[in-house]
Amino acid sequence: MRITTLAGGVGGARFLRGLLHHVRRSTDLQGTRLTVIGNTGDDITLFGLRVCPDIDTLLYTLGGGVHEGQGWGRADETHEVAGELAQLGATPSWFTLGDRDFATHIYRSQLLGQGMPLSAVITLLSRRWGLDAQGVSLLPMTDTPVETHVVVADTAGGAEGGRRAIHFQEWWVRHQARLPAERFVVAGLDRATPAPGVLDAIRTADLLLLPPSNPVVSIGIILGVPGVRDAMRGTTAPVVGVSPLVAGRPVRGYADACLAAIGVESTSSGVAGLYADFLDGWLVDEADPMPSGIRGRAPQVAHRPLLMSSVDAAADIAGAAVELGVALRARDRSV
Ligand code: FO1
Repeated sequence: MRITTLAGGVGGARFLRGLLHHVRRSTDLQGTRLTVIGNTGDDITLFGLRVCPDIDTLLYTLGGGVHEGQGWGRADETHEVAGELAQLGATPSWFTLGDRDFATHIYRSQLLGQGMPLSAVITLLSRRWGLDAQGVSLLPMTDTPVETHVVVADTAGGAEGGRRAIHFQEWWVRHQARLPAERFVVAGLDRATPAPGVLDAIRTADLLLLPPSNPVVSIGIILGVPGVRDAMRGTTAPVVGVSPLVAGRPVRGYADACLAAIGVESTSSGVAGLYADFLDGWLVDEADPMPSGIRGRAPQVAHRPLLMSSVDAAADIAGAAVELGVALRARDRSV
C-alpha cells in the first residue's frame, strides 16, 4: 500500500512512528511505502544556519534519535556550543540548540550554501537516519524558502493599534503563543512550488493520512503551497484525518491559540471544517461529542482514544485510521 501524509512536528512525528510500528506488526500491510510531506513554514535562520524544526523532528523521531521527553531535538544532548554563544552575547537565547543538533544545521547549511535544493539535503539526512530502510520517503513541502510569521499587537512600540510581525518560532517558543495572534503570514508561500515528488505522492497514494499535527501552522501551511490543496481535492484515494484535539484541547502545543487566530472553534468539528473539501474519514477522541455541522462533505467519523501515550497507543490510533481508509476504499469500489 502507498500511504502519503502531510505532517508537522511532534504530534505528526509520534503518529507516524506509531504508523510504522502498526505496519511492521500487520501482515496485510507488508511492503507498505510511506511518503511524508513535511512542513517547512517553521524554518528559521539562526547564527547563520538554516534550522528546519518540523523536518528535523520527523527525522529524529522516525530515526530513533529524538529527545523523547521534549519530542524535539536529540537524545543524549549536550549544550556546550549554546553555552559559549551565550557567553559571547550571541542572540537569540530563547531557542535551545544542542551540540548534536548543531551538526544537522551546519551540514544542511553547508549543502544549501553550495546550491543543493532542500529536498536533496533531506534525502541525505534521511539516509543518515535510516528512513529508506523503513520504506519512508521524507519530502519538504517545497524547496522554496518560506517562513511563517505571526502578526501581534505592538504594545512595546506604544503606537496606538500598532502591530508587528514576529517569526513563528519566537511566538511559539519565546512567548509560548501567549501573545494574541491577529493572523499568520507565510513569507514566500505564494511563490512556492511543491517540491519534487510532492504532487505525485498525493496523486498516486492508495491512502492519504492527516496526522494530529497543528491544522493551522503545520498542515494548513502545507495545504497553502500552490497546487497541494487542488491535488488533495482531486485524489480518488480516501483522505483520513486524526483530530489534534481531545475534548477541545490540544494534547500538546498551542493549536487552540492558532485556531482562535483564524476564527475557528477549538473543536474536532472546527478542525474537520478546515479539511472539509477533501476529508473522507475523521478520527475523534472517544470523549468528544459526535462532530456536528462540519461544513462541506461530511466525513465518516470513528471514535477512538486519541492519546498517544506510548508507541503502541500511537500504533493503535494509526491502525484505526488505516482501517477507516481501507473501509472507505471498499465502499467507494462498491458504489
Ligand atoms: N521548542 C521549544 O519549546 N523550545 C525550544 O527551545 C525549541 C528548540 C528547538 C530546536 C530545534 C528543533 O528542531 C525544535 C525546537 N523546538 C523547541 C520545537 C519547535 O519549536 C516546535 O517543535 C515546532 O517548530 C512547532 O511544531
